[in-house]
Amino acid sequence: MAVSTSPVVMRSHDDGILTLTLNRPEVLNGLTDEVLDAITDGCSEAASNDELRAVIITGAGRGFCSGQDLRTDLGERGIDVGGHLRDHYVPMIMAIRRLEKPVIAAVNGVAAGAGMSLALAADFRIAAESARFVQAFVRIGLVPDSGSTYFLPRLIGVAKSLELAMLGETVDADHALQLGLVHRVVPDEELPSAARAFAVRLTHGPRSLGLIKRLLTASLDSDLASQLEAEELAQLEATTTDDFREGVTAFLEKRPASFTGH
Ligand code: T3D
Repeated sequence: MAVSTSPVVMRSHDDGILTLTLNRPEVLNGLTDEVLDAITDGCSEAASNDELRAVIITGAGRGFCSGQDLRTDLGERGIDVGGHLRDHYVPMIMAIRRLEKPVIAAVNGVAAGAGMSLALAADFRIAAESARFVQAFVRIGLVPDSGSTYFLPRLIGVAKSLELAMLGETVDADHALQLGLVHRVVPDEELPSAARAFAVRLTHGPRSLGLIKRLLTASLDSDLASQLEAEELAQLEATTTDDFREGVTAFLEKRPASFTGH
């Protein structure tokens, strides 16, 4: 396993999985520019490294991510919030959505404010029993950002989104599962292994996983005709892959396919 450590985000590569561990546990992994840029960089690395086939994002300590660090940045700055969002938050969210490899948020504790947005931007959310989700923005007089107003209504509908965003109440892991905010809830001690097992399964998938992500992401803003066209283009691309040839050959030979992601 290759491990590199930065003060704020730990990166490890193992078995085709890049794990990004937010590492500011004393503030429940509050987001600074350095953290945001490190997550964006991690996604760039995953995009350019063929050996990496899935990404896990998780937090050190008892929190997943408490959103913008209110001590070191926002509280003191009070200027050009738009520029800050554009320069640091938007690139991170777009990097996760544009990465044509699965991204799993292993939500180990509270996900608040933009920390919840970060979890929502992932393709899958596996939550520990102690996970909690809070649209904390309204509690400090802000609006949801970093994609929360985009992802939330698409995941759980407008009515529930309004309730979470306007009331800012805490949603526990079981409630999040009922709402469809998370895919699975596991005991706290099993979260790392459950997230890893899920990621390993995805690393054995074909190149078309990335194309599926591209299509389903686009479909949220698309009409039927555009989507049929996008499917045609993606299917053309899929048929040129080694994995398609392997999939058909394995079917005809009555054996499990062995995909390489190419
Ligand atoms: O351009 C821009 O930057 C705008 C972008 C904005 C995006 C946003 O994310 S705005 C929303 C920012 N986040 C919040 O408002 C959440 C603030 N935190 C909380 O509400 C609570 O801490 C939690 C609900 C997340 C967890 O509560 P609890 O009771 O489990 O923990 P705690 O005791 O409140 O927090 C533990 C420590 O972490 C504590 O420090 P201490 O007292 O032990 O020294 C607390 O101050 C610190 N902490 C938690 N969240 C943050 C934080 N410190 C700085 N920034 C935080 N976001």
